[in-house]
Amino acid sequence: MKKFLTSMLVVAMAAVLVACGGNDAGDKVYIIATDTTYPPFEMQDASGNLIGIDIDLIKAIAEDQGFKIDIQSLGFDAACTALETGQADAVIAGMTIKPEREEKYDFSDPYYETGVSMGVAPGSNISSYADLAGKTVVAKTNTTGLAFAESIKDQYGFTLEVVEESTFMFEKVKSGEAVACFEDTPVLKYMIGKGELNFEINTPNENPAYYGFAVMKGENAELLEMFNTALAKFKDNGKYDEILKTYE
Ligand code: ASN
Repeated sequence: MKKFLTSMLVVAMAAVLVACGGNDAGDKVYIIATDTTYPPFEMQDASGNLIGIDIDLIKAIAEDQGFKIDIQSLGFDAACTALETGQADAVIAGMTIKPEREEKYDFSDPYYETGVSMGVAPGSNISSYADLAGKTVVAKTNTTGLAFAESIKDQYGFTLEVVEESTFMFEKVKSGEAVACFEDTPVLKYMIGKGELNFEINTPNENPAYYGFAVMKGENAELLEMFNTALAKFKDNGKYDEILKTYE
C-alpha cells in the first residue's frame, strides 16, 4: 500500500511538472498595463471596448508573433507601478522614451512622435508661460507633461497641482480651477480636433520625443524583441499606417 501511495505521489508530481512546463512553453499570457482614457492611444468605444493606437498595435503584434496578452487599463502611474512590482510584464501607454526612464526600463523602437503642449480654455488670456504667474496649473502624476511644468514652474511663478488622470486635468481647466494643463501634444491635438476638448494651444510643442513600449530593464527581452520585429514588419507592410488611419 505504501509503495502504491508513493508511486501515486510520483505520478501526481510529474503531472504538476508537466502542467507547469507546458505553461512556460506556450501559454504564457503577458500582462500589458496601459493608461485609462488617453486618446487616440487608449480609450473606450461606445460599447465600452478598449480601443486606440496602442491597443490595436499591441493586439496586432501579439497576433503576428503568436503570444497571448491581457491588457489592463490602470492609469499611467499605476501602470508603471504594476510594471515595477512585477504585476505587469510591459507598459504601452503613450509613454515617452527619455533618459530618466531608460535607467529603469528597456524601451522598444520608437513608434510615435510626441512632445508636450500647454492646453488652455478659449479666451483665457493665457498666451505665454509668463501669463501663468500667480496662477494654478495642472498636470498628471509621473508624466512628461508634469516634468516639463516642474522645469518652468519657478521661472514663471505658478502653482502646480497634480492629478491622476488626464480627464481630471481637463476638468480642472474647464471649471477654471486651473488656467492651463500640460499634456502630450498628440493627445491635445486629437481631442481638440475631434471636438472632445474645447481648448487652445498657444505655445510651442516642447521636448519633442517618441513613444515606446516598455519592459523592466533586463527583463522580458523576448517580448521586446517580438514587439520590435512586428513593428518593423508593420511599418513595411502598411499595417502600421492602417492602424494610425483608424484614428485620424
Ligand atoms: N505621455 C505620458 C508620459 O510619457 C504618459 C501618459 O500620460 N499616458 O509621461
